[in-house]
Amino acid sequence: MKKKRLIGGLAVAATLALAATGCAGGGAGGGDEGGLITVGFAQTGSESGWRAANTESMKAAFSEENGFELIFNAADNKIEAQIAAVRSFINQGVDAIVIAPIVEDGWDDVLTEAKEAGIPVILEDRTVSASEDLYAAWVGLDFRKEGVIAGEWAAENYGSTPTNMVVLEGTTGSAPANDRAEGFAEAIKGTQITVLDSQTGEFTRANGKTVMEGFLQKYGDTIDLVYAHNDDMALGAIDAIEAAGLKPGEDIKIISIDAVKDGMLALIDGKINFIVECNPLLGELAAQLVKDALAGSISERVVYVEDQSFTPEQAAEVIDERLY
Ligand code: GYE
Repeated sequence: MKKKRLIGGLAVAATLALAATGCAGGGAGGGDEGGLITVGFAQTGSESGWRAANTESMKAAFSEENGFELIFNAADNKIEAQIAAVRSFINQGVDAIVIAPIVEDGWDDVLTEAKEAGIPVILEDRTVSASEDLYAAWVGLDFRKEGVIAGEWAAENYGSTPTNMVVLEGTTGSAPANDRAEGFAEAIKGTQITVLDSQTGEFTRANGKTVMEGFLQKYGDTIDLVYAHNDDMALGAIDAIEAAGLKPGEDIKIISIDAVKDGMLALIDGKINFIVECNPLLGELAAQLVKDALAGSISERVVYVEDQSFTPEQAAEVIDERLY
């Protein structure tokens, strides 16, 4: 990933290039009778509040009004099902494919098939390990940086006294789980924070709760800190901690990532101590990239959307303006 562009909010950078080609709704590859661009979108599933907001943003951007016919598939976080969905989009002869890849590895074959069929692929949200020439562009967040910001806050607030941490990891093999783990680990290096245990909670509230129950049984109140790779797992952990008669945010501190509504409310409530944002509103940028790809005018292959972070006080200030 060489070229990087930072976008705060929903500014669309390639609009000018597109206007110059004179194609508005129906892009160069838009082939059906109504002039609509047919797009197959392979979503991961519906594991979290983040995902719900992302799906909504994508459906709103890829609307008929905006010149698209959207074929939506959610794979229930099953990798084979997601690859099968992409293959079925290729067989249907869609104009373009958008994927939120569940995991990083295993994409080479199906991306090659799409390329050979002449169908451009745009990745949104998560990244893949496949060669860059197998997809047209990617738009999403800097997960490693999110991990670093979370870890730096942990280091600053808890790193100078012995602190036992447990980690609730996202989906194994997914880019956000890999990068958030890596960024956090780097930021707490040399501090007194020790990792007692680290297991996947699959980015869901239910599994976050179950894994946290296991941690509490094993380590009891020797746990000082939870690092959850997303808000939903942190919310599950809160349930488990309260059921064990402990106070989340006080007896056991919690740091998480996403900043979805329920996470922000728990932060304001003092049950979570710090949240790093991960903006799910990627629909408009993804739709623009599809139009650019079909017009042959992708100017930046890698588009990063900027994130913020929140303490309880900062969350209280912005909660009324939050869109998700
Ligand atoms: O943080 C999590 C979701 O890929 C960034 O996936 C996304 C992550 C998000 O399930 O809540």
